[in-house]
Amino acid sequence: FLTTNNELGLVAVGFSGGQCKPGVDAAPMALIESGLVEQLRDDLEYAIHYDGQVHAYTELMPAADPDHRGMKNPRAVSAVTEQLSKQVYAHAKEGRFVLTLGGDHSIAIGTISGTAKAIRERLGPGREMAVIWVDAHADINTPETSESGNIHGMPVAFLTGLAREKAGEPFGWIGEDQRVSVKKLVYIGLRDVDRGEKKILREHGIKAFSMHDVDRHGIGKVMDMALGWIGRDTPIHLSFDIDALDPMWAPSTGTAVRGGLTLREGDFIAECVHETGSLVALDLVEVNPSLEEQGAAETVRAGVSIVRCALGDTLL
Ligand code: 4U7
Ligand code: MN
Ligand code: MN
Ligand code: MN
Repeated sequence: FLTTNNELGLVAVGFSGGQCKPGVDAAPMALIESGLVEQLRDDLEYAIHYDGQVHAYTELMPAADPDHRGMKNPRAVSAVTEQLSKQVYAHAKEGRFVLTLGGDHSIAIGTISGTAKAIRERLGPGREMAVIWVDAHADINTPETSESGNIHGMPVAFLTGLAREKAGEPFGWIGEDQRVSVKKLVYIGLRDVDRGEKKILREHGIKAFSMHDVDRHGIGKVMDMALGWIGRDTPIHLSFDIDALDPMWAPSTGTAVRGGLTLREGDFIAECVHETGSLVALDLVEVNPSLEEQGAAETVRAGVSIVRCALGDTLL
């Protein structure tokens, strides 16, 4: 209802500065080389708007980037996400579904701020989009609660306003119209949540379905509850970290955690969100083809499968 039928904006983000391991910047090319774009065009009949580039944003890289509030590479991550936010906004404003291929999860600061602003303008006052965050991790550390300083563990804090910066500071560009409410955020797949993050989730009453909930209720019931919390006719941005899947299915990722979702559970989440008809954007992040090299091809294949399911591929 909010995306024009089958028009898709694709943004490929080859950025790894939100964490310390090289290689995650090669994921967009690996996903594209495995035929993702042709599959979306030919099998799923999307009209694809793609500039043909994997953006590395090298022209935006600062000469020096000392730590700020304990954050590593703060100016680089800020510059990339601010630019990405504009790219995503431009697609979403045209009513296109926005598919972003990362890159590490810090890039969600750019993607979600971009869709939040565009969707807010389209919906009018008093209504806002929801975010479904599928991940082993909550990525809601503030600079102060983070023990690693890696910004890929902080995007949700910046997007919800739990972490804020003033004008002139790196993330001072994030405005109120680019944020999402903690009440419109739902997690699925959590199993490695830091102590400070648990406190934040509890204090703000954030809806979260951990692997314990998936085990207890099954993924079908969990999806009913997750989508029930969001409510009908609410636009949804799905941010999918491949490490939500068990390393058995997606070993090539920077912060793998055992005891995760099966490939089918991941695909099922994507299928259910597609079926709502309210999905407006998808991020696929944290595929790192240079880690666990024997597993790189299957990790890429898992990523392709998630994207296809979220975009309407069906088993029958
Ligand atoms: B990902 C971590 F400490 N919480 O903050 C942190 F465990 O985007 C991990 O989900 C963050 O892969 C993982 O560094 C970020 C850590
Ligand atoms: Mn993760
Ligand atoms: Mn993540
Ligand atoms: Mn990770």
